[in-house]
Amino acid sequence: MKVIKPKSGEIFDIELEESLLRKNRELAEENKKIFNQYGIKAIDILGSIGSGKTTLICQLIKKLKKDYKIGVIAGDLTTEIDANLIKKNGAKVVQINTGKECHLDAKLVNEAIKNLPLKEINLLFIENVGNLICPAEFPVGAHYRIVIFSSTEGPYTVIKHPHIFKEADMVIINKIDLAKKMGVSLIKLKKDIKKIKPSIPIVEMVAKKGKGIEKVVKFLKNA
Ligand SMILES: Nc1nc2c(ncn2[C@@H]2O[C@H](COP(=O)(O)OP(=O)(O)O)[C@@H](O)[C@H]2O)c(=O)[nH]1
Ligand SMILES: [Mg+2]
Repeated sequence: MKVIKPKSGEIFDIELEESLLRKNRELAEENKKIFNQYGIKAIDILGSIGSGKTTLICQLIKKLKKDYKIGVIAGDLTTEIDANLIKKNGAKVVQINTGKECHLDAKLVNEAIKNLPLKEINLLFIENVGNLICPAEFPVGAHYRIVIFSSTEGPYTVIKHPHIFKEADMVIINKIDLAKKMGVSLIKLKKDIKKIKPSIPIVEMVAKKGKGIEKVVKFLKNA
């Protein structure tokens, strides 16, 4: 089948895009410096809308709030639903509404940091905007990236989004309670992930019930 792909030089604003990405990387390094200065471990959580990011963060807060002072930056296009949910679990939360932007960037996260009591936090979760494509190229300064997707997204999530999996430090396959109903093979999904990044830890999860959460807790404690 004929496949149309962009040729080099075809996209007129390629220089603009490169300088944007460069500037974002510089700002991400600045954010990381701030995190390090305050002794904060920062975790960027990426996944599609409905994959379970907020559920995961709420479960992690429950498990970790005894040992850590937790903050959350909640990214969303327009709503404050997630931030309000997370607040109920007792973490310090800042909401970023990106409007039309399909990812967080280092500048927005820098603004959010200014609104967090950094001295009172030593573990920060950043819930990125629900998307497996745009956030891949925009580091925000976090020390680790966790990618979460669910079995309900179908059998091709991994092979269709190789970039985001390449950038991940841990992958969570969520909603495994629905895998059979969806006709999705967990073995195949894990093979797809390992093909992209052989060394990556993979966790099978039912975030709603807290199943698999201990593995993430252990990862974060050792991180
Ligand atoms: N069946 C099932 N539902 C889940 C699971 N984890 C989360 N959900 C539900 O999926 C929906 C979306 O979850 P949410 O955490 O808001 O996703 P987000 O958009 O990535 O933040 C909610 O209704 C959750 O209760 C799971 O493991 N199994
Ligand atoms: Mg959410």
